[in-house]
Amino acid sequence: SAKLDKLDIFNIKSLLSEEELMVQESIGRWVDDRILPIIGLAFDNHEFPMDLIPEMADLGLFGSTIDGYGCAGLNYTSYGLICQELERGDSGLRSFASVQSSLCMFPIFAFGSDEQKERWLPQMAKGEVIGCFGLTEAHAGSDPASMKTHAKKDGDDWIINGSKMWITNGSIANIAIVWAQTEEGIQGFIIEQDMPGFDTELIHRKMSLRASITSALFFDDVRVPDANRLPKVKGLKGPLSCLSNARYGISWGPIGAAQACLQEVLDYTEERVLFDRSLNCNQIIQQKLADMSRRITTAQLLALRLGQLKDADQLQPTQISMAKWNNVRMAIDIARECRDMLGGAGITTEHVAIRHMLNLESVITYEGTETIHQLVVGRELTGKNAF
Ligand code: TGC
Ligand code: FAD
Repeated sequence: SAKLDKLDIFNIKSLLSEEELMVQESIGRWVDDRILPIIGLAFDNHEFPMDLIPEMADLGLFGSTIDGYGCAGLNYTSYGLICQELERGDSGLRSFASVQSSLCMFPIFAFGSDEQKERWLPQMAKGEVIGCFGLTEAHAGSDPASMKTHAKKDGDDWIINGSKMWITNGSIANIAIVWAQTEEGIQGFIIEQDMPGFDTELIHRKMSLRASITSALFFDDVRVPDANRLPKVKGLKGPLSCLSNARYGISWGPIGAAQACLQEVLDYTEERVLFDRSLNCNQIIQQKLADMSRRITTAQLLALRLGQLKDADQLQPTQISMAKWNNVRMAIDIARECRDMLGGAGITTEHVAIRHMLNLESVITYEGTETIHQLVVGRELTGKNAF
């Protein structure tokens, strides 16, 4: 019989369209050539590789599902594959693309005025304007409805006060999509980097997502013209719709991280000789490898179905919650097991497992913690809100 692809046992590739395959292969090649050689060091040095932003823009990675405004107009399955390939490199890289695309360009596209779209989207597609998304506050992560940041009307302007915490790209962003309480409910504002009273602070000493920038945002009487308010949405469903798109991508991403870990440990257990034979001759090692392969395959099938539902515009938030929960849990367990199978060698970033393992601690927390997604599924099954 024909040999199976060890990282694609059920031949998902054969179910992709020509365009989807092309997207996966071109981004995959770029990750191999440009990311894998530098990412371990970027993680060690706690640095996001800024010089890669123009290349990511040239590859069409920003706002890739948007039609027009210089964006690639790809389907959501392609977006999922982009996330998967980027996260095979590093979760920080996928984070950068998730935030720029799903959390910043999407709300401008879906809830912005024509002027806002014309002004920001083309520059964001080119990577010339970087966005960040401010929903979480220090006291209110899982429960964003309890946010304290607020915007008060003052003539044609709004005055914004408050702060946001754990914001990806915060310190390098040219614009922040900030969600604030108003008298008419939660609304979104485009806050520009140079607006007086807006400040950011880099978060140091992270042990996870070290190749990504995370910051706090501060608003002290920031005066924002009404033209910078997203006019087409009010209430929590604004930010939650952005999260739905980002979580969709995050359901695909960790498959890449898990594949990178499995590939590394397949090679390592073949070469490593202990007790006079390759490590992979042992039943327990093979059982662990088989289990990883089973879980990756299950996650791949789940992601593919998620993509079909999304492309058919039938995707429900509960389905995204189940997929994000399953696929991040799969990857974090695999990364940890791979770290163990590398022995002492597994504790340095010479090997990829520990970097993915640590990164996935953020991925399992952000965009809704694992518990939050379990409770969303629980609510679907019981009709009872247990938050
Ligand atoms: P509830 O009060 O019932 O609903 C409010 C309104 O929102 C609607 N809605 C959704 N709309 C779109 N997509 C979804 N997923 C939606 N979920 C709810 C809902 O229909 C309602 O609309 P309306 O018209 O009736 O007002 O809120 P809930 O009970 O559904 O939500 C509670 C809960 C806990 C699930 C929600 O608050 C939640 O998801 N909390 C977690 C917060 C979170 O995920 N934060 C993420 C911050 S961003 C981030 O982490 C970026 S990391 C990026 C990176 O680096 O990659
Ligand atoms: P909490 O909500 O305080 O949760 C603490 C613990 O309580 C968790 O284990 C949680 O699962 C559990 N818990 C909460 N509620 C319940 C309940 N009802 N029942 C049982 N258990 C519960 N946010 C943004 O807005 N923009 C960003 O760009 C962004 N980027 C991030 C980047 C990184 C690296 C990280 C780590 C976070 C980022 N976040 C961002 C914030 C992220 O979304 C929040 O950290 C996350 O939503 C959890 O909120 P919290 O940290 O306040 O934890």
